[in-house]
Amino acid sequence: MPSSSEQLPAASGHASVEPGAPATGIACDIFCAVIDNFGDIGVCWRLARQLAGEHDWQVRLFVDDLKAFHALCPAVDPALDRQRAAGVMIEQWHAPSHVGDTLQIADVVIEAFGCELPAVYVSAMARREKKPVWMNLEYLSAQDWVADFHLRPSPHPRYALNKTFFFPGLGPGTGGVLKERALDAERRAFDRNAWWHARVGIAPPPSGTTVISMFAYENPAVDTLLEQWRDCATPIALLVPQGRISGAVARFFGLPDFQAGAKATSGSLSAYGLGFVEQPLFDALLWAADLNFVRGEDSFVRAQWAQKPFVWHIYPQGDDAHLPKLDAALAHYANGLPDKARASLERFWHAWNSAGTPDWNDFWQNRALLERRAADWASELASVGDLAGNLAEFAKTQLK
Ligand code: TRH
Repeated sequence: MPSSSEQLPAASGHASVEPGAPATGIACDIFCAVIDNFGDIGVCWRLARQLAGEHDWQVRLFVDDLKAFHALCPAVDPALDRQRAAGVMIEQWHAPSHVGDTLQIADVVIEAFGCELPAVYVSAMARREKKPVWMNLEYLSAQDWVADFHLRPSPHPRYALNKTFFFPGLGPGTGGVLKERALDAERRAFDRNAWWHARVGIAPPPSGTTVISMFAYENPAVDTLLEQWRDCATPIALLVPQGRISGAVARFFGLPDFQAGAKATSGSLSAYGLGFVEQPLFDALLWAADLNFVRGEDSFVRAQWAQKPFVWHIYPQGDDAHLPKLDAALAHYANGLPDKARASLERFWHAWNSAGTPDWNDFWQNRALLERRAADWASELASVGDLAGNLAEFAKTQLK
């Protein structure tokens, strides 16, 4: 495969990328380096699909780890250098210098989470007659400073190029979070009965059962919580997608593992292991449950759109740098709750993030208040606008 070099011309758009690809629309390249887990590619894949499907952009997505991608989109073959899925051209980003077979510079270039663009690509951007709109898509943070830095340009030290920092956020003046146009309609049309039969292999549990989904990292608080659910006065159905918390659930029930199809009961607690599903099917898990435990970035956002109470396992950082971010999210989400319910929510979220011991009854006695707040919060969050739409709007103003 010929590699690109400084000598290659800096072509515009993706005109020759794939026969049959739409020839109109804004050309956009997204570069994604997978650090760990599924969040980096999870966000980029969702954004890419939206820009292609809802905004008619010609999107190429460069990804350095197609195995993680394959888990979210089984149609992606990790052995292929180039392939198309959901209207997006996917390029295996072999090496930091790799830019595809031919060097083609898009109208809009998105570098996700500070991953470094290939040097050859940046210099070609600078040579392009009409300079591309270059954006660094940052990680989501609910902290107040984000609005001040959102859309700030940063001049390149060597080239006549500006990079704009695009900050997702939960408040006004930020880039918002991703939300597909059809999401609410799909949620309203959700068939709970069919979902239980298809995913869990049983009828939905009888009313009076609290259904809880748990997508989390390893967590020392889980044992206490499992004990509290086992001893609960009312039944609990726990849905556990296979992953990093599965080992602890298995140990609790004295099982070797807790994979897809696993089932175990102890006292009031019945737990069910679920397989990892392709990304567009993930939301249904959140709609099926009364309470969702989510983590990282993308599932945290989806839980908010699900309009159900949720508990966030934030991605842990050194020196507890994640704790102010957790509290910033709580400040938005808990806003408007009565003081007692708010304090109880905060205690429970803190305990799930290694600060204290969870108290299920104290937390869940506020269920009705939490449910109301979840719905109100989703409409407040929607007023910030969908991230893909906000990004496309900004890019278009720059391209004029
Ligand atoms: O996987 P995460 O923990 O991701 C990340 C990464 O650790 C990343 O490096 C870090 O910076 C970021 O968190 C903050 O959690 P997240 O973001 O929720 O991503 C999980 C994705 O997996 C999300 O898109 C939903 C998807 N998913 C499925 O598609 N199917 C499933 O069955 C499940 C359980 C999840």
